[in-house]
Amino acid sequence: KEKKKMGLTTKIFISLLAGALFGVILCYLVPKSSIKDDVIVEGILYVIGQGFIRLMKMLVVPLVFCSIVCGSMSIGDTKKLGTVGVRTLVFYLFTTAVAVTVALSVGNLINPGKGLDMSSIQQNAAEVESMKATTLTETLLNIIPDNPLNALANGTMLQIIVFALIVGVILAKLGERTETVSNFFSQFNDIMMEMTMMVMGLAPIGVFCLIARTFANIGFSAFIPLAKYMIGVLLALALQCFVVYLGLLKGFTGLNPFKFIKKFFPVMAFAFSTATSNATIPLSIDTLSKKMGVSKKISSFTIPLGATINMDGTAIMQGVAVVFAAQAFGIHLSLTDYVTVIGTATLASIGTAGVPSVGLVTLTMVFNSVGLPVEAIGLIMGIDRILDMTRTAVNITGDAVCTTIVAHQNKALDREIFNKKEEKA
Ligand code: DAS
Repeated sequence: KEKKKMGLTTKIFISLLAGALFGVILCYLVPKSSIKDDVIVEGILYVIGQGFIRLMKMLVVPLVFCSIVCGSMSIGDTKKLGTVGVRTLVFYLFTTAVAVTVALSVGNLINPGKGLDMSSIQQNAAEVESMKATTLTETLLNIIPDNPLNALANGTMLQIIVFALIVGVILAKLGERTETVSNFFSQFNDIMMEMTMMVMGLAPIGVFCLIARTFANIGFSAFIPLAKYMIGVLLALALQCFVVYLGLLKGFTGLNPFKFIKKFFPVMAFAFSTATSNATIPLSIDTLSKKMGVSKKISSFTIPLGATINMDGTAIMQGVAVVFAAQAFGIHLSLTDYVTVIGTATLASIGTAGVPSVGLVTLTMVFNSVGLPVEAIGLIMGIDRILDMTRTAVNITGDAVCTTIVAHQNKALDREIFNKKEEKA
């Protein structure tokens, strides 16, 4: 299964190159004609590309709702969670919010979407402006679902997330009494994860058409912004990993952060190659125990929890992608919108399971929350593979740093083991 997923994302990358080449040929080598413009570009390419985007959007509400119900069910009610759990939860949410903030700042420094005029592709940019909540108070009030079914029907994501969090915590509290409902959500979550894999299986076709149409319309001008987008994400990931995490580790435990990275590097490399946090859980727990002296009593709870609810790298991609899309479509984002993005991306990371490319599915949700057209996802989807691998390595590093800090605070960290020189393998 792992091999297949790797095959899929390689195929997506190839379809990116093929789509870009096909689009550039259409743009520069094929003369303007109704066949080319109406039948090929705005006909076949548009319909297949949009069809794929609609399939991605179809997943968001049920996938996010179920996975957040299951995610918050696993967090359970705080009594069962204990101080370790509450501390871990606070660290996880804090580092994710910091991650999005770092990403939005880097995005506004690099301006990846500047110079890319996608408004020709997005007919209703004006409508998009009107869709956004106006003031901060309205945004804060809008988080509370006054009608959860309405929120589910309209895909009002922050309200859906809040409602799902409440349902999950109550299901954990009621335990056996609502076991049937808990099982229903777990099974429905499995269905949605399977459906996500099926839709992602169509990605090579979808990406080919989306990229080909974009390059057919705007030619080479799309290359630079895409390159800037990638640089922006990688820079923000590096800042989060080597500044935020190592700063927190040094600050809270006094441990040598460079020794930590040196010892943890093999786990990061594994996460990078698989682009799957879930697959990295066993190696992470084992390494933290053997090389850093972190008790498995702590890590066997916090690492699996982190692989599900703590995805700082994913939130970083989403933050930079929001800036990229807003600039590409000429949509102004207010401070309120940025606050909404930080909230949505932080809460969305609770729902996303640690499997390849799942961050793209919840990206449609983050875009929806600030009225950004999801067409932009087609552009960044093709180059997502290398970013997915890198952000997954950051996701699991964040889990490991928080776990080490919580272990230190609960006197479950053996510094002898941490300070021991590594035997030459
Ligand atoms: N690949 C996901 C993970 O395993 C991250 C993502 O898709 O954004 O953490």
